[in-house]
Amino acid sequence: MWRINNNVFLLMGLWAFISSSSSTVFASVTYDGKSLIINGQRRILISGSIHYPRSTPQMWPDLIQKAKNGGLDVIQTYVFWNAHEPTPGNYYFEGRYDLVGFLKLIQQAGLYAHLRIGPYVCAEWNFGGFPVWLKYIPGIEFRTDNQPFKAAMQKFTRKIVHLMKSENLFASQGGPIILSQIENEYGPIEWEIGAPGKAYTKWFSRMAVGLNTGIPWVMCKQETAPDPFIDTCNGFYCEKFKPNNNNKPKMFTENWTGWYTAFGGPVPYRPVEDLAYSVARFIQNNGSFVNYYMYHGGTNFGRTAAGLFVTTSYDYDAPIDEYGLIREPKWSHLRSMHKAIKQAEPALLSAYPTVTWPGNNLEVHVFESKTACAAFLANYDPKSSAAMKFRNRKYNLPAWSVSILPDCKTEVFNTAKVLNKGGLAKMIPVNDLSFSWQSYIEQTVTTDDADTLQMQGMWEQLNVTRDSSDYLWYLTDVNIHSNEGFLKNGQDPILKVMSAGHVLHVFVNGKLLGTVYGTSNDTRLTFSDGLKLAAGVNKISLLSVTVGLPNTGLHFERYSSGVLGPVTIEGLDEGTRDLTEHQWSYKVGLKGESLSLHTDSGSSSVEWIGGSLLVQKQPLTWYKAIFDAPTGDDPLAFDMKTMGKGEIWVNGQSIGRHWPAYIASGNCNDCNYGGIFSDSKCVTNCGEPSQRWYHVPRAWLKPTGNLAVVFEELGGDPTGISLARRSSGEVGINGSLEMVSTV
Ligand SMILES: *[C@@H]1O[C@H](CO)[C@@H](O)[C@H](O)[C@H]1NC(C)=O
Ligand SMILES: *[C@@H]1O[C@H](CO)[C@@H](O)[C@H](O)[C@H]1NC(C)=O
Ligand SMILES: *[C@@H]1O[C@H](CO)[C@@H](O)[C@H](O)[C@H]1NC(C)=O
Ligand SMILES: CC(=O)N[C@H]1CO[C@H](CO)[C@@H](O)[C@@H]1O
Repeated sequence: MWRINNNVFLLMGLWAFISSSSSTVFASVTYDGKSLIINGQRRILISGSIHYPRSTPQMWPDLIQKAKNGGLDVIQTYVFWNAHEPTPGNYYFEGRYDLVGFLKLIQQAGLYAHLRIGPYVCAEWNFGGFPVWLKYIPGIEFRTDNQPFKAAMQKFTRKIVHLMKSENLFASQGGPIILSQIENEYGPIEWEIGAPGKAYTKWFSRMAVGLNTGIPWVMCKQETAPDPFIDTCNGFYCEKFKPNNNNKPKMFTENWTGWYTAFGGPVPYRPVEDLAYSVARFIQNNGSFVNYYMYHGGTNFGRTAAGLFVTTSYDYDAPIDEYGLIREPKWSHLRSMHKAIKQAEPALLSAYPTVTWPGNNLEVHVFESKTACAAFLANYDPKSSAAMKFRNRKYNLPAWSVSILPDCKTEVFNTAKVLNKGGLAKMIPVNDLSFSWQSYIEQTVTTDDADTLQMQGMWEQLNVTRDSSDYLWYLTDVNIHSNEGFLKNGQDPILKVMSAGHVLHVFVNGKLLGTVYGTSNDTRLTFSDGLKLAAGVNKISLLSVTVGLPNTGLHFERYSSGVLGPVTIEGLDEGTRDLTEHQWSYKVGLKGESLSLHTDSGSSSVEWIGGSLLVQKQPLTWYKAIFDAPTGDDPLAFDMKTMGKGEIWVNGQSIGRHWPAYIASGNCNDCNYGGIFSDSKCVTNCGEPSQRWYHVPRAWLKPTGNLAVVFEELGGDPTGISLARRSSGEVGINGSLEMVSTV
């Protein structure tokens, strides 16, 4: 029943037809064991991920054009449920979330799209793309055979498919979408949860097929994908991957171009030689579809970055950098490879490879038919180069490299021979611009604050905030009789607070006692420090902060954050006092947030002070300044190296969380990702902040009178904030490298 082969596809007529008479070309998209087949033609397709909300609509046309010029055929994106359905049944598709507009630009550029609906997306995106309200539907369990979850997932998936259909965006309707994806990397979860996972897979498979999109679906990283779903591979290398059925093409849906950064973690880097090597090996082993994750990573604006501690930058060391500039030598080297693969495409599609081993660590793949011949010569030795004789010609193969010979004679590309080294991208300070900051101190909240919730015991943070803010105050009073407050031996008592994370600021009687963080791999934390108590009532104020919600892991909806206790004071005359079951008051968010200090109208609602009275190095402080946009259209960024942690806005739009978070030394040995390179030394930014610069999209600026607002939690020096221009090292574009025509 589930097995649908190519012929049945065509006979059923589901997959439309080619219409040459109208301007709309209806495409049939099918597949077999060799490749995807578009309008009867087999294709080797090169794809790249660009996530629409991680840049601005003004950047999209240029990003798409640069992807096309780089030799891409397909743009892949996830769909971000929590942004599209902020409250149940209320949908949003404007601005950076204009999915239809994004897909139409892809179509206008003459490219295809791969739509990964999920709606679980992972993606280092807040809560893996799930709306937080979903967690609070009674009885829900994510990503398993659970009725409330399935109902919600089906409703949203349908909504997206219907939206695509109403705009004629599926290839079967003449649109750009040639592939869709349901769920995401579900294989490992299904394996862990067993029978309910299998039942869920069966259910969402039927549900997706029932939507009749007229194009094939994939499931990535899920070997159990039933027919007709194509199971595809995600990873650094996928050449050994085999689809679970001979009638399915071998597709690489996530080939990681780099890796994401976490606050306090290293800035990962993947050498283009290794990335190209991985793609060439995949293609020579029957691979027919490769996607770069990411081709352009972009920015986690606002509070869209996931836990644990994913940075605002989602640059990913991708071929197009966070700012939309071409990254060299990555972009040009991959473009040269794409050109070589396109030259070899007729041979690749007309034959299966014959593999021979002419020497130790040497391997040759030849794709030969009556009409075409292409060869891939590989040297797998990680250290030594090798000379290889092939069909009476000699070829020099650097260590860990593959040469592509689209005619079985001419080496047009070798993965390790990078011709254009490119210049390093630079951040150039905008010198003629200085900010005149003003400050406003956020009050420390105590139990005296009138509009606080009161409850017995400690409540989980998300349960109270529903993620309307990163911040939640936990407040209580401690009564000390005059003969208490000292250890018997005269020392200060100790306040101990256990929290599920992610960050905690502890205030006693309005003064900051200290701050503790979890780490990016374990957000739990314990605060423990001596405190001075006065006779009478003492005010304990705990400001608990989330830094993005988890996006991955088995049942991540059950993960907790915030102060769950125990909270104790040790060393009082009476012994240890347990505050956990006390009366606690709660206040969601900051006063500045409720006043919308980040907006023009909100910021004028309070008194700011500046000049010699400007507050510095003071925790919980808001800053604002008015500035004119630097001329030109080169990308801009705030340099936040003198600041601590918080959030930045420009003209009411959130640039994202800032947290320079210095990379711990010794935390660098894994910043160079991928294969043999994984144990090499730190390459970039060791000993530097994880993220120093924060992208300010040009589209958010007016020529004059822009409002910048910064909220600072830890205490920083705002006079050190500056604006910089991003300048790329794109030598390949205007410089020496020959222009390669695009496909
Ligand atoms: C390519 O696919 C064919 C047909 O499935 C198979 O016989 C062959 O072993 C594969 N070759 C490689 C190198 O994966
Ligand atoms: C969550 O909030 C509800 C009330 O809305 C409360 O009954 C429950 O105990 C809370 N759960 C946790 C874990 O905080
Ligand atoms: C978390 O990272 C630290 C160092 O970065 C490491 O020592 C520790 O083992 C890690 N913990 C887990 C659970 O991976
Ligand atoms: C499918 C696949 O290749 N997965 C790999 C992804 O990368 C991680 C980290 O290097 C490997 O552990 C996986 O095997």
